[in-house]
Amino acid sequence: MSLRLHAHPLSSSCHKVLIALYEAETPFTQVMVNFGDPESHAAFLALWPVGKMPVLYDADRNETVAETSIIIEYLDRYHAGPQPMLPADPDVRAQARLWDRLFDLYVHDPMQRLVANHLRPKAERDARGAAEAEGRIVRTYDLIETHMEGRDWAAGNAFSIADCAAAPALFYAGIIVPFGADRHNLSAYFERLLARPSYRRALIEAQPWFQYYPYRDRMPERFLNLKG
Ligand SMILES: N[C@@H](CCC(=O)N[C@@H](CS)C(=O)NCC(=O)O)C(=O)O
Repeated sequence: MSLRLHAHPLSSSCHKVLIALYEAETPFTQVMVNFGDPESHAAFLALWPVGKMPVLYDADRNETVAETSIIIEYLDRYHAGPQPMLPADPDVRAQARLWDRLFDLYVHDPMQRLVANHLRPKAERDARGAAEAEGRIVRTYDLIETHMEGRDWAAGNAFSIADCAAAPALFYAGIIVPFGADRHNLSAYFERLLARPSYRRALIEAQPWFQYYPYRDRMPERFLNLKG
């Protein structure tokens, strides 16, 4: 098998790439990255000094590919499934890339800031930074609510890279900053993402690790009993 994905089953960024791999049914091997294990951490830093997972290694092309959006583009180029994650139509592709960025930068990133802040000792927490991150997420929820009116997927009519980015960002953000009863389009979109077999598979694989998630106490019960 030529592809190795260096990843952790609980990691939201890894879920984004797993969704694309499962959508295309691309064979790959998963290499566990464990930042708690100095040996595993050092091996990962040797592979990718930035230290952010996931990273894809393609043995056939001897290529190391980092950053989730770039990995998904790479998979589309060299290991494409029946339906590309980057839409063929240039205008729809631009929309898919835009929404990939919006989900990564304005939902996923502030969600990670909230988790990192929560992990700090109480005296070292940054209340203003947390309020800003939460405000960013809420404003992006409003944008998604408007955008998803009358649509199934974030860009065009088909599932794309934008939806790969949306699923894990919304999953973990929604636990910390609930969608709210009035954001019907956002909630319905999230339910469609949850029902998508590619994402469900990534979540089922993550289930044994949810006990280590820092906001485990806020996780809805139904996420702990997902079935394929
Ligand atoms: N921009 C990166 C973000 C990846 C990322 O944030 N990965 C997290 C796990 S979800 C990570 O490796 N965190 C480790 C750290 O920050 O030290 C991407 O899209 O690949």
